[in-house]
Amino acid sequence: MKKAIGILSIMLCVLLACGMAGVSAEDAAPALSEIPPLTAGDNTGSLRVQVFNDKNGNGYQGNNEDGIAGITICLMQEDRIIAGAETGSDGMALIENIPAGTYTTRMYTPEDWACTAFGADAQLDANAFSPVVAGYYVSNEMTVSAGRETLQGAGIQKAYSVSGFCWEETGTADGVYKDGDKPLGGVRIALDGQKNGLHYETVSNPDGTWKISRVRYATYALTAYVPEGLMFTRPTELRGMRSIFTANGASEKSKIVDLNDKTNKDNQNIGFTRAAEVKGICYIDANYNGYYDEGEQPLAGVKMAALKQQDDETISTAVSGEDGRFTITALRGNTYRIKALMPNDGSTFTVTAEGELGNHYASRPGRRENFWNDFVLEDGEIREIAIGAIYPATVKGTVYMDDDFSATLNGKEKIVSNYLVSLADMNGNVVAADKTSVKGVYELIGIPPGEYRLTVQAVKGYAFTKLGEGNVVLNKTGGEG
Ligand SMILES: [Ca+2]
Ligand SMILES: [Ca+2]
Ligand SMILES: [Ca+2]
Repeated sequence: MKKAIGILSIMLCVLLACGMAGVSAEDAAPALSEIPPLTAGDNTGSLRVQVFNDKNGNGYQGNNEDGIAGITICLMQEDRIIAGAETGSDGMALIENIPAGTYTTRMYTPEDWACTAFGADAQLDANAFSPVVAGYYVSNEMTVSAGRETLQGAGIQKAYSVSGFCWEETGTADGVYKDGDKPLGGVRIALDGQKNGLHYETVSNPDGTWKISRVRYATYALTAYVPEGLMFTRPTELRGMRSIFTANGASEKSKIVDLNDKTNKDNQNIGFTRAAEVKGICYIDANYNGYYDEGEQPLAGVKMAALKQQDDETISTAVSGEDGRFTITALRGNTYRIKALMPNDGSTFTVTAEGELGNHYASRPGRRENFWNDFVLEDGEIREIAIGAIYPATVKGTVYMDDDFSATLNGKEKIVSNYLVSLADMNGNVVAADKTSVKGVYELIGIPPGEYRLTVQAVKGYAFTKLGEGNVVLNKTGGEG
């Protein structure tokens, strides 16, 4: 009969080890009454946990650091709760009848208590938990042996919360929350410890509220990230619920929150409004007409910026991506100068063209940037523009004395240096000129696409060799044109 009971309890152990018993874990503390009790058996040990008020946060229990009652401790295997207990008035929690094996421990603290620095494993007076940011804390793996008591300490400290409300302005953005404005969920908010390295993060609830709890006292940067298509609302002199952030042109904003005074920081309210945007495409204008046509290639790396016309303050920037697209966002209604800076790859602006989608940027010699001035943008307006680029051509060649009249540079024929070669457009305007080098080479650079004529003056007493229509005898050694 005794033998039969023994087998039964071993079978129970196997079930537990397979994780078929226990309760699936959530972030919130479980109800201990819902966890099936462990059954006594031969091959079991126990776990004793001492939770103490680690006032100085050093991870060890000092003389005046008493036990804390009412803290839930759970014995875990993988993500399953095997057993649980709550600390008594002395801060002790005891879990018995644990099948010998390897476990971790979870500690669930109330919102106003947080785990302190790790101290050591397997000691009642040392914190075995790490101060990660969660609703619970996890110990290192530990072993429970048959007939023995495993020890763990847990250091916790009074903690504080930072909370607030997010809204989206409806109608005119007046900078304060009023009836009719829309509570805004999904706003990402973070707290970063300036010295302790702790990072807390949350998103606002559908009703606009948000709260970060279990924050240890220290100095933090509170950062709010602007959801797509929105921007921070405007600064205001109005009374009422104002936004802690009102920056123009920002996709995120931070402020310092100091919890060293050991008080909760509520009313960290953040208002948003629809952003005006300037978006569009940067492209290679293959047919040189100043418009983006189907099949023309995108141009990445064009730096765009919106500057206030009034004082040239840069409000928001963007860079065209691999698809040539850019969005300058988080703009309020205002008059801007929209700057475009070409990548440093030899590209320049194409011809200018009329209309909203025509290229408004003229090429300037030696300059990679230009501006669209007096660009008027309304609150919340989305404007599309297009910026066309070309890679200007280089015309290059050699001037020489064609002694044998072969129309090729051969034998010991002399080159001609310091000789002026000009390029004129079809109206006769000279667009580029260069004098040949000591090697007889001229190079005409920065030539936009088009039809041109090379114009030269023969050296006195000489004529051009095999001079034909269009100067075909000038040998081109490279380049286009
Ligand atoms: Ca301590
Ligand atoms: Ca408002
Ligand atoms: Ca085109």
